[in-house]
This record gives sequence, C-alpha cells and structure tokens, in this order.
Amino acid sequence: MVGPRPERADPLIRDLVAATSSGVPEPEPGWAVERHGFDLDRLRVNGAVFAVADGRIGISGASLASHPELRRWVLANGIYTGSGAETRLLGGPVAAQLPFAMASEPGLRRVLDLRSGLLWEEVLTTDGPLTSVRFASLAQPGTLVLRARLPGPCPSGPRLVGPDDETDLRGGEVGDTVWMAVAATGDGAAGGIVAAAVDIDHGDTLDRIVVYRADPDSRPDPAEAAAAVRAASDTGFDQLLAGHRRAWARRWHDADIVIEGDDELQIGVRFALFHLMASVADDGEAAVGARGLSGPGYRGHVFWDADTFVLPFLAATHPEAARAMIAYRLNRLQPALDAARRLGRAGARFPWESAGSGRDVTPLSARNRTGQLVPIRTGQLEEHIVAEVAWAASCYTDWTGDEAFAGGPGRDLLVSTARYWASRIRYDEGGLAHIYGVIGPDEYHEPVDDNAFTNLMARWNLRRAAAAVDVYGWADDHPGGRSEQGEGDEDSPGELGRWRALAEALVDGYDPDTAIYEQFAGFHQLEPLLISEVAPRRPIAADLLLGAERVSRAQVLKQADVLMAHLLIPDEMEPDSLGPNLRHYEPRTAHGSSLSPGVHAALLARDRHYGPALDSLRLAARMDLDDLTGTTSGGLHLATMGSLWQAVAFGFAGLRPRQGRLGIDPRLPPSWGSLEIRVRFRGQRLVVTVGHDWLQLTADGPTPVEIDDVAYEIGPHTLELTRRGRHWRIDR
Ligand code: IFM
Repeated sequence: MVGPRPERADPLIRDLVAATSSGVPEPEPGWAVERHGFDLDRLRVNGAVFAVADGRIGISGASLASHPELRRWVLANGIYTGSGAETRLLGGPVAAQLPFAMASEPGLRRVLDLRSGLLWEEVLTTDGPLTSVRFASLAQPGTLVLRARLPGPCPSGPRLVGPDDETDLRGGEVGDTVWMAVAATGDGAAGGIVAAAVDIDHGDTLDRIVVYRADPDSRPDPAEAAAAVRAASDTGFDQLLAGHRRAWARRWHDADIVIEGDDELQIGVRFALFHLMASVADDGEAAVGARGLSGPGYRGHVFWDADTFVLPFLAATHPEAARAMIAYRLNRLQPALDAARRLGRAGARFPWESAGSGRDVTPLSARNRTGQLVPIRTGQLEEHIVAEVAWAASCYTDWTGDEAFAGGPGRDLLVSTARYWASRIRYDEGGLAHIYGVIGPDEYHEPVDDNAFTNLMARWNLRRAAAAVDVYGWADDHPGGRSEQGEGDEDSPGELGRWRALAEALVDGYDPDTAIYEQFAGFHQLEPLLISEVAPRRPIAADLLLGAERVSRAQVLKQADVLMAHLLIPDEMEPDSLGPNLRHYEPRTAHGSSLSPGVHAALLARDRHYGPALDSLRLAARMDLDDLTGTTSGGLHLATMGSLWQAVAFGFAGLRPRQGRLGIDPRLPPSWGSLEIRVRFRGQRLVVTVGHDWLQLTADGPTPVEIDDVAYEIGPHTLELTRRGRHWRIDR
C-alpha cells in the first residue's frame, strides 16, 4: 500500500469522496438500476446485473464484502481455457474484494449508474458500513478502479485472489505493486490473464487500481501490467474517472434511446444498451459469448446470438465494435472451411458454438433443469448460423457503407457461406431444392426437413453473395477469375448462375392461400396445440411443462422461427405475409428462449399491434432484471438485450437501411409521448425523434434517408415532417 497522492481539487472527485463518505448518491431517474436489501436468492443474479465491463474485461458485480454464498469472477474477452466442449472462458484474478465480512443482517444498497458506468455499493459489514464506487474504465480498457470508504482500519488481506476454478496461477510483487497471472490449459491453449494492482491509502478511504492484460496466444508479461498500473495510479483516480465518464458520454451520445411516457421500459432499454456497449471490444477481434462479459454462462461460447442479435446495435451505433465482431469470424474462416471439407461439402461451415479455435465446441449432452441427461444435436444440425455470419457482415456494410470491407472480407464471407449452401442443398426429381435434416431456431423439433427460416436465410445468402460478386468481382485468388460467372451462358451457368437457380428452386413452405410459411415440412400436421391457452403466462419452458416428446409432436415453438426471417430479411418475404404469420405463430410460441420476445415485439410493432408489442417488449426488458428464466446468475442474456434494441430501432422507430439510404417508418404506441433514438448511419450521427404526428431528424452531416418512398438528404440541418393520415410530409 502506498501513501496518498495529491488529488486535484476537482468538484467531481470532491463529490465522489463526499458521496462515499456519506453513502451512495441518489440515483438519477431513468439512468440507474437500484437494489436495496439483502436477498440470498438474488446474490448471484446481482453479480451479473451489476457486472461492470469495458469491452475487454468483465468484473462481477458481487459485493466487496465477503459472504460464503458470493461468487466473484473476472472474465476477459476471447480468452478461453480447456478442451473441446469443455472449453470455457478463463477466470482472471479477482481484485474487487476487501477483507471485511458482511454482517449477519448485511443491509445492502447498490446503484448502477448507467450514464457513467459506475457501480455504487453500501454494505453493512461486521466492522460497520463499507461504501464504495467502482468502474471498469471504458477510456482505458483493462483498468479497474475502485474507491472505498472503509469501516475502520483495513485488515491485511490479499489484493488479488486467484479464481476458484483455475490451477495454473503465479504471483509476485514489484515494489508496491502486486501481480497475479492465470494461464489457460488444454487444446494447445497458450493464453492467459495477468492482473497488477496498487492500493493507495487515503486514511479512511482506499483507492485500488488494477490493470488487466489478457492474450489468447501467449502469457501476458506481468512486468508490462505492473508498469501500466503504476502509470494508471500516477494518473490518479480523478483523471481516470473523468476519462471514463467522457468515454461513456460519447457512447451514449451515439446510442441513447429516450422513451417518453414509459419509465419502466426506459430503464430496461438503457440497462440493455449499457451492457451491450460494455461487452464488446472495439479493436482487434471481439468474441461475444452468449452472456458477454457478465457471467460464465454457456462457458462464454459464441452463438448466433452475437451475429444476429448483438451486432446490429453496434453496426448502427459503434461500427468499430461490429467490425471487431466480424474480425472474430473472419479469423476463424479457415476452421470453418475445414469443417465443411470434413463433411464432404464446399465453402465455410461456421460452428454452432464457437470459442477460441473456431472449431465446434457444442457439448453433445447436458442435464436439463430436472437433472435428466439429454442429447444436444445443435452442433451437428443447427446450421442457419452459416447464413447469419454472412448476414452480420451485410448488416455492417448496410449501416456503414464501408466499401473496402464490402468488396473484400465482406464479399469473401458471403461467397464462402454461399458455397456451403450450394453444396448442402439437394434438388429433388421435380427440380425443387431442399435442405434436409436441420434444427431451426425452434429447438423443440429436431431434425426437420426444409426449416423455412434456414431455407430463406440460405436463399438470401446465395442471392446476396451473387450480387456482391456482380458488384465487386471475385477475390483475386478465385480460380478462373471473373470468367467463372458465365453470365448468359445457358449450358454452363457458372457459379453465380448456379447459386441464383438454387435460390429460386429452394422451397420455403409458403402457402399463398393462407399467406403462412410452414415452419418445416410436416409442421402443419402436428398436434394443433396453442401454448398460449395451455400456459397463459409466458415465457414457459414448454418441453418441461409438457415433456419433450409431446412438444416434439405438437405445434409448439420454443422461440421465434419463421418470424425471425421477417425480422432479418423482410425483403425476401412475401408481401403482406407478416400479419398472417404473426397471428399463426404468436400463440404457438412458448418464448422458452430469451431470444424470442424481443423479436415478437419488433414485428408486432410493425404490424401496429401495440398492446401485445409492448407486452413482449416488457418481457424482454425484464428478462434479466427480474431473472425471468432463472438463469441470470450465469450472466445476462446479451441476445435479449440486442433484441430489445432491434425491437425499438427496427420495430417502433422503423429504421432499416435500404439501397444506401436509411428508411424511416415509425410506429409510436399511443401510450408513449415520443421516442428518440440515436444511430450512426454511413459515418454520420443521426437523431430520430418521433411524436404522434411529427418526426424530427437531425444529422451531423449529409445523410441519405427515405421516408414514405421519398428520398431526402438531411444534415447538418434538422428536417421536420408532419403526419397527414399515414403519410409524412415536410413542414412548410
Ligand atoms: O442461441 C441460443 C438458442 O437460440 C437458444 N438456446 C440458447 C442459445 C444461446 O443463447
């Protein structure tokens, strides 16, 4: 521990010192998640809800004071340990702890300040009240800073504690700096996490500054971390805090959503945006696991949750982070090519669950909530992920207009995934094309033939890849170069022609008489059971309620399936098919997966069903705050959070990039006063504010938008429109 360093007389720091002395500050309305009291059942849930992260490192929101039921963890983006399906995120050294024990009636109050990314805590310990504030610096990722007002003299205790599950630990001291290193094991893992910590004693307050360094390929150097933490402690708490606050202010400036007239949703939405922003690094590569950096659930494996649910928010608000997520996939293209090859197919087959190596790490079995061992076949059969990796790349291109990406790595992802589908799809004797034996998003039914969602996504993938090659040509190393396109050559249609023909021939289960897509071949013949009537309160795990066997023979969906296609690729869907499919599939959907309600909310809003849309939105917004699935202790459901943004952005605000313009077609529920959403489109910041009969757009620079089929160039000025009936007209 070192002596106090001179702090600047910054009002901010004075406030913080005063606040830590006198307790946790009053939460700012609309910007804080607050919890009072001690609830043993929620101890671990709160560890996720109050987690703080900076895109690289995530730190559990567990109390600083110890309790036997507490679990503390530190996770680093993309640093895995273990082998095969057992591969999991490596735990890092824990620094957010102090040697005080919670009192038997702990009296706990915590406030997560979403605006500034600060976690405040007041806890009664056996020595008296311990008040603290901590943050994971968004300005200097990898830096954890905490200030605590101590209940009394600090008993001696370790600054860094080794994670329970890890065995390969080393530690040491360099001057007043303590360091600890954890190394990954298994599957040729060479990576690790190192932490170096400095304590600064101000008498009755203590500052702890910790620098984490993590590397997937080699053991980070403790000396480098120690030098970095000394530099950070020279910078001092107040400057670190000021930089952190500025970094959060910048992020919110580009991404905030203001819902006037619904305080509960306002908090739910900001809570989601906060954790989405905190979970993804914005340089290098970002492996975004199903629970981000907010917990070890699903072992930190990367699913379609990342590409389909998380990435759109980032593509539209902080493209650097979306690009880092795509870099994660691009850097694993070779294992995806190898996986296809092993199955005798062409192109790239991205794994259902991915970690460090890019090989599939989906477990083959798991215990369900009743303790029964059930086989897991998603790794072999849930192949729609292949198209979603390509979809994510296109989503990034559509929002950013990044031509260098679109004509290079973006095109390559489209081509390698299209090739996979081309080798996977089979023609029948009648000339129709099929994808046999898959699992769709609805994992209650497996395997199925011609899952409409998978087929529609594969069709989109084939068409979009062909269009990309039309525009940008083949990659330089393409055998035969542009001649392979063979446009206009009847006998030898070439690869692009084959893709387009396959896309045309691929069945999609659409029935023009009913305007309904059959979820998979034979779905309409299953028991016509409406889960909305069996279990009026959803979400419900229908497989547990009714038994997996019964559910597999019934028209009960775990999660949005056909409807996912309406959300992701509306231009591929039959005109006016959204309403009929919503009405058909909504009452059949159990929302047994947290990914589902946000999707329904988006589409119900498009369809102007505001009551049910808001119910679904609320479900998504409360999923983790109220631990609706009973699984939040493993981490927050990042896909749900992404779906919440999509529901507001795509569903209610009606934002959608199309042909180089941002389409805007809002749907404002009667109960909301107005909705404001901030995005970045093609390099410009755009603020869209929607009222019931007015629409205001403000952009920093020239921004092409489209409203009611009319193209506008807005920015740097503000454009105001007024509603006439269902149409928007410029104010004169
Ligand atoms: O990717 C999801 C899947 O759609 C449903 N089960 C959980 C996975 C991880 O969130």
